[in-house]
Amino acid sequence: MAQGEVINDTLVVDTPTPFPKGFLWGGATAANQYEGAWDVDGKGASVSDMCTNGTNEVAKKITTEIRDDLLYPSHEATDFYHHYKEDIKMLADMGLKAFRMSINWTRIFPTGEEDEPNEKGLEFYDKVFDECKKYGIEPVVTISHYELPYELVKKYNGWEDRKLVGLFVKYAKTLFDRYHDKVKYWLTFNEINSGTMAMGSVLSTGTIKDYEGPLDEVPDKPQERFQALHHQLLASAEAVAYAHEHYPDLKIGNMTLFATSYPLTCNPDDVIANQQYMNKMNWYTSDVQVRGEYPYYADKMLKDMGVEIKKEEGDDEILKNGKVDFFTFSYYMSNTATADEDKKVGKGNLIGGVPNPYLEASDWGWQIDPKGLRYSLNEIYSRYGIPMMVVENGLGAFDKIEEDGSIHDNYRIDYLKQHIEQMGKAIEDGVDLIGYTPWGIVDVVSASTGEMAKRYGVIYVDKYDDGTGTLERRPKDSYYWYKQVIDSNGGDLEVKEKEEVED
Ligand code: BGP
Repeated sequence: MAQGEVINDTLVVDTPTPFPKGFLWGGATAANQYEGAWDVDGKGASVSDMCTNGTNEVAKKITTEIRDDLLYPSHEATDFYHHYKEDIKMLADMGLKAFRMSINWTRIFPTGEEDEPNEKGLEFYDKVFDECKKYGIEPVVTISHYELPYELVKKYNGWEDRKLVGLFVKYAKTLFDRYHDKVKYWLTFNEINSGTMAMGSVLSTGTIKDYEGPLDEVPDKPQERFQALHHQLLASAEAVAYAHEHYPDLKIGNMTLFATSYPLTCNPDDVIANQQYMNKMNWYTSDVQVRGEYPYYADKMLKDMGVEIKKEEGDDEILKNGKVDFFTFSYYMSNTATADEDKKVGKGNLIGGVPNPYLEASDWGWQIDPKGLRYSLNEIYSRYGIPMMVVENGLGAFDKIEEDGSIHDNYRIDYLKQHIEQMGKAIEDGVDLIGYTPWGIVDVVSASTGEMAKRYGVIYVDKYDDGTGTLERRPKDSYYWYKQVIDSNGGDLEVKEKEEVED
């Protein structure tokens, strides 16, 4: 790469880098954890708005009504709704190329069932996209990220009811029609495969009618969840087909929670257990979204769970017509699988799993595995061969503000650095990786625990678990480091003194 070459308005220094020109260095957020303003300008309540705060030890709860004596962290969150200009400017100053964000379904259709969208909600996102455009930042927009209208849970048991397909497609069409000139990259459902697990029935499939209680005690109803997943897959495919037909320049992706898993031992029983885990957890939904049909093992897998999916004539056709253009996934950690039921199950990103003796874990017990990212990128690419984006990755950690206001988050830099190195290796292996949007680039509420204390951002927000805080923003050390990474197109990952980077 030539010295002084300007790419996306960035002066690229002459550092060798495996990352291609125009690589989308970004950051990720989600409306339900970031926007706040939960009932402002006509917005309705979503599943996330009904969730209280929790900790790693005490699970957050979902309630069927908002109760005055409980704290609901999404209600204010870190208030992107009123800070979007400031946040996007700070991100632009860091050199950000892509901003992953989501649209709050209930800002557009407050109950999910209105005939006409809420204009005030649509205007908000117009303003956000215009602000991104001002700085040359490419929005990457998730249509649904854990914010199903709660009314649809009450009335239909969420996605179990096929009626939601039409409601989602109406919502998605509204977005494509309104924003097709402003947004090129779209993702249909966040971590759609979380519906393969009981935990996913709260935030993702919404199959929790009348349930009130902790997220980790939600009754496990695979029949409802897998039926709901079929409906989500149909809805995703219909949205993709509509976008392809009407706006051929748009790129529509899936979004999978990629739960990399290794056999705990080389005992063939563990190897088979791991293969079955990967099939159910990772490939089941993405095979449908990328290849347009259920995988060969689906019937047997569902039968073993006692699940029978109701399909209608024409469903196969719908799935075939809605194949995504690129593959995106979240990656935080890896797990192991074993056939031995007595092995202890660890906690992690909604998914549990057996601890890997070769890996260290975060303060929340998520096992850190940068090489697993290279492995995953290769596994996915060898299966599908389409462009990929890592749209979530990062370290949830406690941050401490020093007296002078600085935040020395070298642990986060270390985590990101190691994962970026492995992405570089995957690119050298030959995978087609087009972007990277680390999670919670600005501090947001944690999805799994509802905490503020579990922070991912390179930008700190003054907001705490008891709901207090000034909401003031400040850069962490990782902010300056990530700026340098972007400026060098991933060529310079070394940790330097802050002054050195700013020069
Ligand atoms: C993913 C979700 C995000 C996000 C992230 C980190 O599962 O898509 O919404 O929050 O995980 O998880 P947590 O916030 O629980 O640490």
